[in-house]
Amino acid sequence: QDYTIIKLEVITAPGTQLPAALEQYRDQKKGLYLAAATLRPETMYGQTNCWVQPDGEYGAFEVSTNGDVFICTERSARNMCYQGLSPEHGKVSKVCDLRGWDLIGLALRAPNAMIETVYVLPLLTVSAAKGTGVVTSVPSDAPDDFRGLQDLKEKPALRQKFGVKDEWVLPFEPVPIIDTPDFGPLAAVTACEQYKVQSQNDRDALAKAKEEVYKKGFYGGVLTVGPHKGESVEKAKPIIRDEMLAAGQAVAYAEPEKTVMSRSG
Ligand code: ZZB
Repeated sequence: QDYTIIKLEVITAPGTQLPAALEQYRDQKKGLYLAAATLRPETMYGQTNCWVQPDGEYGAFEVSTNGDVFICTERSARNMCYQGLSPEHGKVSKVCDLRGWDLIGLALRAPNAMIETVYVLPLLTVSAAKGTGVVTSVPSDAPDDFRGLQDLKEKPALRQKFGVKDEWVLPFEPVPIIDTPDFGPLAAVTACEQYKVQSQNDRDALAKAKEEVYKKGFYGGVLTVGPHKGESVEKAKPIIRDEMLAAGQAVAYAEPEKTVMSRSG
């Protein structure tokens, strides 16, 4: 699977705190990023938040030789170190362990997003075994993201459970970025209505909605924002991906068919 890792820069915003082990990186002014794996780099205009699995095990890892640090699962950091993304080939350089819980509420600057600051929020359906375990959320065009955001908005008890502040969630609405045949400007919202998705745990309905939105959006959709406005999604995707890679906003990441196994256990 050929992913694009979007570098979501951890910034300081009132009311959020960095885990202690990472404070030094902020002082050294090195780049600290949540590394979000996506198959849809052309949708980054519509980012409204970032998802982590609250019980997931993550870590902060040095990448490449410029001192940047990525937050992602250790499994993905291990894969990255065979793809030229670690300081030393084949070697993981871990700064510290983190839990998903530690990351909730971090403020981020997301490349290409129309919203200036987005926050890390919990989503129970994020899989630690896929991508980097960090997912950037595009509720306009990803049904899972729309429903995850709605769940947090509609259920104060859910926000309370995860220590999610109202201001990280309530102001954020899906941003129209793609016009999709049959589904219109907010394809994921329309599809969730059509397939009667009630919660992030409606896995069957969400899978159907996702498949339809993906097919119609990718092959028939037209971008309505950004420098490639008016271009088809299918044509714009590789162009926008290359632009983000060239600008240092993203890196290429391939997921091997089988996970690289740790010999030390
Ligand atoms: C932004 C985005 C915008 C995405 C969109 C989708 C859509 P697939 O096809 O099942 O492989 N994703 C990435 N990693 C994880 C994870 N660990 N757990 C859960 N979800 C994850 O799905 C690939 C997509 O699943 C990725 O692309 C990412 O969300 C999410 F408008 O990134 B995507 C109709 C889908 N639209």
